[in-house]
Amino acid sequence: MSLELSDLPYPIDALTAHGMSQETMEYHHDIHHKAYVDNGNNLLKDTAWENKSLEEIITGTYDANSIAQNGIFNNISQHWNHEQFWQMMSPTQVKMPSELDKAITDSFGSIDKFKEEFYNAGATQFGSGWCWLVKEKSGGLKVTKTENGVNPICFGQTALLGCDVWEHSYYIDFRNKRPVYLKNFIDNLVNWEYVASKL
Ligand code: MN3
Repeated sequence: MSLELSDLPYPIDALTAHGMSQETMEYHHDIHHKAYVDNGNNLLKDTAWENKSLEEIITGTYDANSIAQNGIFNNISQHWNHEQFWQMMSPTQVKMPSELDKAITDSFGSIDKFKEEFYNAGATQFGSGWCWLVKEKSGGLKVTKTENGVNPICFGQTALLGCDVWEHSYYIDFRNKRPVYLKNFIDNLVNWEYVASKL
């Protein structure tokens, strides 16, 4: 199995009106994400991981004692993260389905409290990484942040929503203002129906 770069689920300029420009998408999807796919394919070639699923490779190569991780983990995990990320956004405003609204309210007290926690996690992730809304094995929802390419699969959690806080995700549109990018993401870009489908 070789890794493949999926087409975006919407036209490349579709998020422009909501704060994510075509230029950002061209760099982020066509160049950065493609590099993870190409590097991943080169690194997987002729290894025991070559025919495994992305999830198997991610859990099998994650090293809980390493900050740098290894090349296979970094590229395959980032490929998975970005495949999710494109689908987690929508060019049209999506209303939050009631079952997701209830699950979030049960775990955080209110939608606004959840949004604030998610926003704070992304804003305080030092350096490159991601912030997430995850579902624990126990069923409860939680906000987390991870460094570099690490994702919730490494911890046995289900990723419901993730936001890329690597600079390549926001620097063209928001320069150094990561908090503004995060607020725009959570208020204007999330495909809540896709998030709910992961519950
Ligand atoms: Mn990225």
